Amino acid sequence: MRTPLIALLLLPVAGSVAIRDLAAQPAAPAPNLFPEGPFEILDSEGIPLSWRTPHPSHQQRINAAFRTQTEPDGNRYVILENLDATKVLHMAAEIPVPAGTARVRVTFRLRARALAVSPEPEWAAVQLGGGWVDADGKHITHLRTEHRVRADVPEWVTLEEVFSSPAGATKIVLQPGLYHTSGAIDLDDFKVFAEPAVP
Ligand SMILES: [Ca+2]
Repeated sequence: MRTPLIALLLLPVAGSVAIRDLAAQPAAPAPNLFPEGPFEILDSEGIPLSWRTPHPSHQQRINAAFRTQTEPDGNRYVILENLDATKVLHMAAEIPVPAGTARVRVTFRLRARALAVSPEPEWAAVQLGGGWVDADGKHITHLRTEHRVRADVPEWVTLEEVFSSPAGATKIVLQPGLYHTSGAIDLDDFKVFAEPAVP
């Protein structure tokens, strides 16, 4: 005898069990939004893909240097060297963030040597500067950086910054560098993760 249609409708739906199982799993790790963060791919002028670096004439004017270095294992990283502690030397990248992003987590590796920090302004340091821009490319606000490095860092350390995304932000601008600080820094492995608002 065939099962009446009404009985079929009352049977437990296999899919609903699967959904409950899924909800019990921990959330998948957020994808890294910035695959060019490790500096491994250079353009025809030797500039890491998706990054803006100080123009050579600017480097000459402020007596500063940008270069890349390749380690024996093939890993490439960036060196920024600033000889005048009254000047700012940074590189920059703009990374789109998905709609609904509440926070952006940025991690990167750093070494620093021969640092000398100007007494003014009070935010002078090696740090991850930058900001947020809206859909028209207009600046919204600065990043509220937590780590300000003012002493040498002889071995690689990984720094993490978590920034709250302001309303209307479509991109985060990363500007790592030496702010009113002389010395040299090595940078590598920038990663950017967007965290959605918790419902
Ligand atoms: Ca690298």
